[in-house]
Amino acid sequence: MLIVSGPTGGSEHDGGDHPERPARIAAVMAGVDDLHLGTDVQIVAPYVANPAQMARVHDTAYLDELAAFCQAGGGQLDPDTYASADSWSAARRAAGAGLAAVDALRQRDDGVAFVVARPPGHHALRDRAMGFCLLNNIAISAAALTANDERVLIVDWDVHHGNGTQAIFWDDPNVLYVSTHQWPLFPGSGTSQEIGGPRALGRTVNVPIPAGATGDVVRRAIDEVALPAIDDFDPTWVLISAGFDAHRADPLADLALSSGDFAELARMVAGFASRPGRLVLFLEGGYDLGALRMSVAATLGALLGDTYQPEDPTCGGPGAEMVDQARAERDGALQRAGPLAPSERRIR
Ligand code: OKP
Ligand code: ZN
Repeated sequence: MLIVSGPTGGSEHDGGDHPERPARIAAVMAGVDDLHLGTDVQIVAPYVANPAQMARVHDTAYLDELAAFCQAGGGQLDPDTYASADSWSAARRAAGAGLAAVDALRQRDDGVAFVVARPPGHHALRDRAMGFCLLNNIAISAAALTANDERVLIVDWDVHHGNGTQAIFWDDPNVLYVSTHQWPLFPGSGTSQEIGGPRALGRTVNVPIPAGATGDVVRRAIDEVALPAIDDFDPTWVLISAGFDAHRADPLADLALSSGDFAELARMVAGFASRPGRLVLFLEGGYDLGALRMSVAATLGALLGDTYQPEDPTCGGPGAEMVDQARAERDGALQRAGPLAPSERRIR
């Protein structure tokens, strides 16, 4: 069973000639439709995130400022990031779509949820918009879960490092943040030596990957660098920052993945969930509409046991050495950080 929370953002939050555009939502929904799921898909209506839910991860002063900025008509929040008059409600709906997805899974104890929403979230910081992101949608859902005593794994396979999500949960032992991302690239953070704060050492995992890398390299990153941390953490929920801009056709980056690689990644990550009904995908990037559509279909198809695979997984590109280096550097940083074994550091 697929639960689609949304779609939302298909017409609002419009920056005109900007890659992060409303038409992305129609492309994503076309990908969902390509699977012909019939009664195997349920659409749930997004919530509008309320102040208390947003304040778990954002400063109230920032929320007030963003609301007022949009109220005044909007404009550029930074050179990359716009807000229009309707962006405040669009952003609260995008964040609320995640919360609705979590509730839908909790009710059913079954299925996989996909949050089809924009603006995206993973660059948004506690006190600042950044990188096309206004509110950190995945963080708001993760924080709602940890407030309920869950342990949340976030896998961020967007081609960009999710600096906002990392910063928000930097010192939170109940969230494990794992990111693979092109390096060097915006936003410039996400080295393998960024491993989490003193109360959460090892709860941040970064694997930078060079331009040209193929899917095998991302799979290696998960297997060789992230897996030990995930096993140690033993998550109760798995959330994915599912950007599709690592696709070879994407105009904003230079990795060489195919839609088939996202299918493989989805299968791997789904295996980390503690039981059915504990996996939520959040749309982040993905700026080539055709690649976005295909990647969504391949990803969801893989999770639903479908055979839909328009493109084969890829291999043979550069980057295996960079993954091995990330593992060595991470191990070194963990050793320098303290004498306790990761499992002894678990709090709660
Ligand atoms: C958002 B998401 C240099 C270019 C910055 C911003 C990219 C934001 C990507 N100023 N580009 O992670 O797909
Ligand atoms: Zn991205």
